[in-house]
Amino acid sequence: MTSSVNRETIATESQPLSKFDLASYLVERQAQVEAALDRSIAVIYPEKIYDAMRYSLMAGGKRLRPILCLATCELMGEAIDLAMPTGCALEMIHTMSLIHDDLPAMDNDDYRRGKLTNHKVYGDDIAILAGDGLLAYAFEFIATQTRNVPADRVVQVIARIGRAVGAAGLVGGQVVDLESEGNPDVTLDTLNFIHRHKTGALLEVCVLSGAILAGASDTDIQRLSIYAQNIGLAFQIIDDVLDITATQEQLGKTAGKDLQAQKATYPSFWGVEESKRQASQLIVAAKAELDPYGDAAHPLRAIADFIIARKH
Ligand code: GRG
Repeated sequence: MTSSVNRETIATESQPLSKFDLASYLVERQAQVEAALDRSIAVIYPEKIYDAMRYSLMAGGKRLRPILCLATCELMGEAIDLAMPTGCALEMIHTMSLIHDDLPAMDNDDYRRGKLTNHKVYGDDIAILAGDGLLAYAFEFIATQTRNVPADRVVQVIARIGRAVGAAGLVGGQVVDLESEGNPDVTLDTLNFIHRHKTGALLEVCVLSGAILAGASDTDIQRLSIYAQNIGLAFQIIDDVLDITATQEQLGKTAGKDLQAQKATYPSFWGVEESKRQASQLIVAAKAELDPYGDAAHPLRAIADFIIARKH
């Protein structure tokens, strides 16, 4: 099993790719992101912590978050190098959230990205510290490695990422998720809150940070926010569907966990088919925000389609 993007997972019959070859685009961007991530962390003393950080960071994954960040930088007419340190930092933060989410005190999972989870290899103590190390380094990395961008834009990006991952974003969403577990009375509003914060906030800041670094206007930011919020929710709806319909081998993590943990999910409210329909509607709304950008927005349109066509 591989969690990377390949042609088979993208070019589905239901999502024919015209005009723009998303498969080649994603394969190229993924390779660029992998190379930049590989260069981002050296193993020095104390080796154990750097090994643990690299173990999860280099374990594959779709690299969707950095790719979104690079795509909006390009959409605004700048070269991707400008946004690569921020893209890497966003993947470091995403990875640390997965490490902590998999801990016995949270989701207690043994597999992630087709490999043993960080705590299964290094122990809970080092896994917590590897997550902490990645989180802190992500901010250092943006501040020290971003080149040819006015400082006020870099500060804005750092502030927005801080807000998206803290109690106002990922952390807050995770808290409500933990509180809701096993509660049969969770409402759709609560489920939306969880996923707008736990999944949506990071995806949104990925989309916005590339654009901000490249000098986006307020109108661009507004449009891209709506695009990002819609693809973020669609992403989570499909994540819930895949938890039911995909295998552990396809997912690279335990399948059927939501049912097992009696978690409220979109399919538990709507069923699988209606969930897919709702996700498709969100993708249509997301792509409508890209109309003013013409052909330059093909990558973002195709990524939106990929979010609902994906198999893992
Ligand atoms: C961020 C400070 C801080 C703490 C973390 C544990 C926690 C607080 C939050 C949980 C966040 C979480 C695990 C959300 C789920 C997001 C999600 C849908 C992940 C799967 O993303 P994919 O499919 O995975 O893009 P790959 O492996 O392809 O990158």
